[in-house]
Amino acid sequence: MVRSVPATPKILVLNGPNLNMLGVREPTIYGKDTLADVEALCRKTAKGLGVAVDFRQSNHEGELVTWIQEARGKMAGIVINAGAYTHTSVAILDALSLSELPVIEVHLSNVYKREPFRHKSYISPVARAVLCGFGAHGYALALEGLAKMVKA
Ligand code: DHK
Repeated sequence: MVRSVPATPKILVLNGPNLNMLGVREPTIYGKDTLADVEALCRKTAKGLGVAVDFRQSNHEGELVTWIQEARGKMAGIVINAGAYTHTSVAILDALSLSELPVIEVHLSNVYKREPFRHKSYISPVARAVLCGFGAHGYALALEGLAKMVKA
């Protein structure tokens, strides 16, 4: 009898503008971890959870939109730190909606302790959960929560 091996669920981890500068960018706000450190943490966490990650960063709104569209039907879910686009982008909100995937919104900093313009998120209405203020560890927590959702 041929048994099919269940495919490992794949999670898209998306990072928006300026997150390529982590480590040197305002470390008192965003921490000392570089984006490569965050990626390594995500890969290690995903391995322990039995999921795979596709980890990406772009400074371009349209590229993020395209990647979200491409995730539809292929990925099991999305963890997104859209950076400043969180507070401005209807296009990213629309792409996340059409993806029909579970979305976890992450921010390194506690945006509610910061400027009022950072208190508004266009992503939260379509997110299953929102994490902020845990620094890089927030990505690990997001993956843990999402893995539980996609395996349920
Ligand atoms: C990252 C950014 O780049 C900011 O524009 C957001 C978010 C907050 C973060 O905390 O990870 O306002």
